[in-house]
Amino acid sequence: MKPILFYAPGACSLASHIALVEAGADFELRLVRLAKAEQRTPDYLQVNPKGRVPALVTERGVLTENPAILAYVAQNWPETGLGPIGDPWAMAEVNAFNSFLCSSVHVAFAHIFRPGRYADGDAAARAMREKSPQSLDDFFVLIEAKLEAGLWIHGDSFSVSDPYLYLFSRWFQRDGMGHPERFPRVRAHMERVHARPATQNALAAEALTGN
Ligand SMILES: N[C@@H](CCC(=O)N[C@@H](CS)C(=O)NCC(=O)O)C(=O)O
Repeated sequence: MKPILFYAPGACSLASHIALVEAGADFELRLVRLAKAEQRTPDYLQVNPKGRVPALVTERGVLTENPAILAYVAQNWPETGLGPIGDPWAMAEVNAFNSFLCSSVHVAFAHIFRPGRYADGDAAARAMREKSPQSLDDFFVLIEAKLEAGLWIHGDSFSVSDPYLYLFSRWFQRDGMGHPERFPRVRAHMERVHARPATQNALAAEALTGN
């Protein structure tokens, strides 16, 4: 069977989507409309009981969580060089960066987009929305510094971390997220990833326009 990626347009699943296209994988896309709460339908909960995208259905089972899907893509299509296969230290660095994006950067955005996940009430939502832009700026200071070492997040080789960072750099450009103008390397990195044919292919498949 072909792998099936369950995605929502412009959601964090875009990172796994771009990586699969970069890998040259032969896969199918299935749309999950978050605005229609399709992620909580019984059919989708059978795919991913967490009710989130992405989910990648493979012949060995369902994979969820972007860092896991990205590590799988890098290792399952090693010839495309999307990760430092055979170098445990370098692969751990890729996983460390992706875990940071997942557990810190994504969560700071979620405090803005979906505060109700974390606490009830308007006061709590307001407090999270006020705090998170500062947290995001602090995280992007670290990312900006890391990009001093090369064109891509891990230096000279493009890897699965690059589309993952691209996704969050896109979100960071939205109003009220922090101060993206302070991070020129992040911006240039986003534009480099944006220009790649795989990114353009994935954006077109998700019917997304702009940066
Ligand atoms: N840690 C998960 C996060 C997945 C996640 O939160 N996905 C969001 C879209 S960016 C989602 O499905 N939200 C739907 C909901 O919260 O109901 C990952 O990296 O895959």
